[in-house]
Amino acid sequence: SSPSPFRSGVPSFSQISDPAAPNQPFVIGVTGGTASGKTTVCDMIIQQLHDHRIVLVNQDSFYRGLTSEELERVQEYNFDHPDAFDTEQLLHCIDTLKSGQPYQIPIYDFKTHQRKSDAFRQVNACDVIILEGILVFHDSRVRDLMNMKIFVDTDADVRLARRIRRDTVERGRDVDSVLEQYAKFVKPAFDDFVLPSKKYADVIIPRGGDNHVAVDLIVQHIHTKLGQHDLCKIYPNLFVIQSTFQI
Ligand code: UZR
Ligand code: MG
Repeated sequence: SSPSPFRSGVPSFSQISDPAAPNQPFVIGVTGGTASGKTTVCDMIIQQLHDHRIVLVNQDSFYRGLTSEELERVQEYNFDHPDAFDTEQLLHCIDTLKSGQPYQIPIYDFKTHQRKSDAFRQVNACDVIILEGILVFHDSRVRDLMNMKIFVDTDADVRLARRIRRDTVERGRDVDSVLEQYAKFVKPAFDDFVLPSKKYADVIIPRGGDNHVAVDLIVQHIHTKLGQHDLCKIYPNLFVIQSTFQI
């Protein structure tokens, strides 16, 4: 009752990687709470995978621009809710890149809460797509596009301290408004949406970008997977002998 088309005594064969998609890029999802070190982990992975074509896609780029009414009451706008993102467009982006086509990613400005109307970031065909953001595991359709899912797990006090520094230095906020927004939106959304998505992770990295061992292990795994992808590109019909002889 072997599924092998060959008579017994001949090794059974299996295709070297996902037979449905041997030529598609390898998609890695990276999530975790705000200021957990997601971007740092992605940068470390990218540095170590320098011999491959990699595209980093930030979920932040797919924030919807605020309407003028929303802008008037920006303190009441919840940027940490899944609805703040244009997930349909994000799906279209990843689908397009997976099919080997280039894509123009919007540019979002955290100071004005608007997309640039006249500029995009053009990304081209690649071997690896890294999709990073606080809610990239929330929608099952987005999750289903990923070959590997990473959750960056950093203590909340460390994240809040970093968030205060980043938002005041890089995003033009004052400390009071950062703390108010954290208590009102960021923390509740972390508890409601981000933390529950940890269960979908293949790998959980404690301490974020400080964890060089974890990043090394992840990079090794990606190298192995990409090696398989490369072989399939050169030999689309390649099969490997998987099992030992059964006589
Ligand atoms: P990371 N965010 C802003 O502060 N302003 C915006 O215009 C858009 C988003 C914040 C958002 C979220 N929330 O916590 C954070 N708030 O960006 C996600 N409040 O970015 O994953 O790099 O922490
Ligand atoms: Mg970031």
